[in-house]
Amino acid sequence: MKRWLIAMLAITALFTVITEPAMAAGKATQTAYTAFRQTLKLPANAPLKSLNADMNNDGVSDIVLLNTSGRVYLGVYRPDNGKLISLAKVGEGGDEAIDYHEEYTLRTIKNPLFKIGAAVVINVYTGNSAFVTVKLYALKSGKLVQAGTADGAGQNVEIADTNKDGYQEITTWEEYSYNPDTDNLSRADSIYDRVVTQWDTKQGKYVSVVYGQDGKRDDQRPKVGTLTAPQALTILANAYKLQTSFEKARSDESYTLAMASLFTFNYIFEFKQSLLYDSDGGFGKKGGYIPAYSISDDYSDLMPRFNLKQSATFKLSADKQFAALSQKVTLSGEEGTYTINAYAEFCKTKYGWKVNAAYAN
Ligand SMILES: [Ca+2]
Ligand SMILES: [Ca+2]
Repeated sequence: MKRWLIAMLAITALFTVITEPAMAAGKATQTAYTAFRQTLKLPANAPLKSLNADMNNDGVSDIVLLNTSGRVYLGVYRPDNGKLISLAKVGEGGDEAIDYHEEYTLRTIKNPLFKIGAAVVINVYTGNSAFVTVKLYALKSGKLVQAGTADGAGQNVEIADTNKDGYQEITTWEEYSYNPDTDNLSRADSIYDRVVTQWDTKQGKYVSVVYGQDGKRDDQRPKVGTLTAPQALTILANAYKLQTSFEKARSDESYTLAMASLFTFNYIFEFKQSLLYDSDGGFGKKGGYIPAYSISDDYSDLMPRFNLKQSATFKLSADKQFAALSQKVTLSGEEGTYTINAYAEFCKTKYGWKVNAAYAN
């Protein structure tokens, strides 16, 4: 009996949502829905997204409507009589193909100039990728205007007050790609940088700021200069020191974090492929990954040890984006000294110069 009642209540709730404005929401809302559908020549049952938001800052929430397929429009209607305040075209839309699909979400966004605006989140899914666009609208002198745009790869988007100033920012992610730091990585292994689209009070508009893997703003990074032979040798010495410090099993991600300032993401990816999984971390501790050279005589995944005190041959590429260093390194073994030919390749990234390859023969 009780279960039956709960089921009925659930069904009632469902119908309340489906029949949209219905009785309780009032005649003005019904008028606005009808006017919006008629203006756009939409079928009477065309699904709409709606908001109650005070777009014109007169203290009363207005009716905001959005259709979700074909040519997409955003409309703002008066709450007292359902009459149009302003209408703006959001997208061309078009017929959705089998491998192309758009999803719309409508919500409010606060902003110091317009106070309350509307954010239209458009998630686009194609056969093998997804991306997202957020279009921000506000009423300016009674007309709907596009106040900003944010774009991202994938489907994730966050609209939240990240810097606690009372106004929301839009966070999306973009692929850090097509550069020597990552160009060997597959899409599945891609690195994504965070993009925060925020209101810039000085410029009076939304600006998008990219944050790198180290959490720092790209537009505030010191410019990366050229590389010299002594600097290259110092990087190699630090890189070797780091690699030989990996003595305990650790997580996959911790290798990326530890290595990212000295090695390219390409190098780190390759290095991580070679790690062994140690289920108990050696002595009953938590499991993780460990380089073969830390537990055996297999040094194939350890870079050679360059010598800061010996001379090296160093060459920058013509475009100054790459550098190569080679060195005859004298080492002492059980049967006296011997020489190896060690090579390293560097590339310039937004984080600085990084080791992209290091090997010996
Ligand atoms: Ca209003
Ligand atoms: Ca904020």
